[in-house]
Amino acid sequence: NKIVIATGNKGKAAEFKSIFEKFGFEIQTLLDYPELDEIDETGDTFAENALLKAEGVSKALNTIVLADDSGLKVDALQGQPGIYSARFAGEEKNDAKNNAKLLGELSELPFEERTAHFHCTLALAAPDKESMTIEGELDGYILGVPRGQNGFGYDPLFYVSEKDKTLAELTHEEKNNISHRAIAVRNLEKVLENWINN
Ligand code: ITT
Ligand code: NA
Repeated sequence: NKIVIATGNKGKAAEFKSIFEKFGFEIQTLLDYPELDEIDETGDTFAENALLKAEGVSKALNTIVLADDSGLKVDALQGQPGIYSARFAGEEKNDAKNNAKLLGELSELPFEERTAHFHCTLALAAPDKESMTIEGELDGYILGVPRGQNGFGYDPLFYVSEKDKTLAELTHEEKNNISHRAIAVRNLEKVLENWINN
């Protein structure tokens, strides 16, 4: 059983590998296909962008593909950066600059007004099949100072009350149990077999 994950993000790729290992899938990502052109994420929603990636790579490789479009929704910023999370601070994808920009925009706000949500939409596509999408979300708070070395992206700023830690202070295993991505994959599990066989 092979699944290609349509991501070039090393952090996402590592998480998908450990999440799917349990199910006995062989996982490849776009890091294994450097010759493929990057797909323009021209959609207005997580679902549109996830479908663009899944269907584009499925056509190119003629195989089953799973794509992840994810991001951080900050309530005080009316849901931004949202689908623009990877490039919040500019055209290049830069986690450190994105985190600095987020801290700047929230600098005046007290803790209880810094609520945020990590969102993940997964899209599945296969040749001659109708695509599907499924979601997962994790609630938290944006801290004023980064904490922790693990994970990627906004993880050092994202505080999870239940753990009293940021996502970057959790082990990879702990993050992969509770994250928006893990929740979406658990939701996917419930429908995956049915989708593959129909
Ligand atoms: P691909 O499109 O190749 O998958 P990408 O990084 O461009 O990689 P997205 O367009 O979905 O992916 O942007 C997601 C961004 O949201 C990501 O770059 C991070 O900034 C943030 N993000 C998503 N999931 C995250 C997580 O688990 N921890 C921290 N930040 C996350
Ligand atoms: Na995106």
